[in-house]
Amino acid sequence: MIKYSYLVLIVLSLTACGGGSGDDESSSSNSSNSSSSGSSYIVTKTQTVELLDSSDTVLFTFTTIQDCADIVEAGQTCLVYPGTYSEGIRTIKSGTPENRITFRADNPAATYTQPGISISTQAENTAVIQGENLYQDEYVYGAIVIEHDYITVEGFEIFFYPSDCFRNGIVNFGSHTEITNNYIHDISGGAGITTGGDDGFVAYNRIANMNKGLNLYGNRTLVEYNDFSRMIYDCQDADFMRAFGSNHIIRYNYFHDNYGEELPTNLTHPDVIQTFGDSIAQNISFEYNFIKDLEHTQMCNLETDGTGISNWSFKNNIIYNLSGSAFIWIPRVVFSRNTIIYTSFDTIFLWYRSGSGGSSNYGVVKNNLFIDTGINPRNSLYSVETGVIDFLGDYNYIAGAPPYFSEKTNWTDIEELNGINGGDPSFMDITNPLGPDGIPWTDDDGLRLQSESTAIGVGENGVDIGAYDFQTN
Ligand SMILES: [Ca+2]
Ligand SMILES: [Ca+2]
Repeated sequence: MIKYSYLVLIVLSLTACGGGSGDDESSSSNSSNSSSSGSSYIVTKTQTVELLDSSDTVLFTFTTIQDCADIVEAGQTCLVYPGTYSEGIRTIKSGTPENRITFRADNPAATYTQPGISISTQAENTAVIQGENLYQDEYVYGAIVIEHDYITVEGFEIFFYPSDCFRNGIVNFGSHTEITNNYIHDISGGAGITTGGDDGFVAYNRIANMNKGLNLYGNRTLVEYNDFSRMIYDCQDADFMRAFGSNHIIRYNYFHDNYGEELPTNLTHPDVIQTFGDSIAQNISFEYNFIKDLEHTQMCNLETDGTGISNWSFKNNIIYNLSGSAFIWIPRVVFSRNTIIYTSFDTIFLWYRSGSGGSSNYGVVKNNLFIDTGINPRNSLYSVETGVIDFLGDYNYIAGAPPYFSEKTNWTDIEELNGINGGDPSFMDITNPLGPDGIPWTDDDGLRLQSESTAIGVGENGVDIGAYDFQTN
């Protein structure tokens, strides 16, 4: 079932880039593709797409992905061999719960290996979708457009350099869609993935050098183990993620490496995650994400013009070396067990606000480690503005910069009966959050606590303060 409704309005508003049918190039069967101009890859193989039945028997062979998409049935797979495919692809029909329709690159562009968030990508010998010939109609503009349910898109590299705004890598309107192991990068002014159906799964993708990483709509989508880096100003304001809809879980993603010189201060201030407007964005869970080295970037801006945005939680995230703040203007936002180090250099990190963007009533801030956030004594703390009602803040561990981890003073917003102010929480290595292996969420991570840490077991109900559970090795 096609779920246009809300997403269409959003995508439509972003696609005022002229008309033209995007699928002209891919409509003729078995035409041989010439190599595309502007490609940095040498095409060494003839493009080959096999249509496989559920027993992996080859039914047909094509040279374009769309030719396969035109006839693929539930339970079948379009298997795409390495090569450069200069086309846009659009689904024609749905799979079923038992018999999905799969589009799979034979040699995936992005590979996830456990443990931790570890995505490796290859720059050749995969199926690359690039060039001018994206799918485009009055609603969407993208390399792969999913308009049906129970579709899997796995393993593609998608990129193109030409300067033209509002292109997307993968646009999904279907429900029960799985988008995995793709490497999407260098697309001008658009999003790596825009997904709008229900019950989706977006995982193990790398998205880099984009205007936006992920636009999330619909309901109950699980977004995990994706790697996002370098969101840049290009035609419009940049953001790592924008989230709308309800009951999404966003966990174990790695957001890293934004550079100030690519983000003109007068034009953009990317957020790691943002929501806004008179829309729905409820019950959003953002947990175990690893955020590191983001210049000229805010943690979040959660605003509303109506009543449909509320109930977000930020739990067990690492936030390290982030220049901006987290602005909360919506009700019922929980901030718990996060480790926040070296952020918001000349201001306060976490602001529960009341005013033009809404009122952040019923907020909860507990069991967080706030270390070296802000340059003046009170700035490691969080701020609760006048007008915010029923705010609960306690059990936070707050200290200044290493090596002194000084006590904070002049803070009157909240009186924490059980908070800790000042003192060294004894990290394994505060200078190296990833640890020697360079991978987030592994045993060697530098922001794990040493056994003598004064943050262990002193949070509410005896939990450890900060993102990691202390474990003896
Ligand atoms: Ca933004
Ligand atoms: Ca590590």
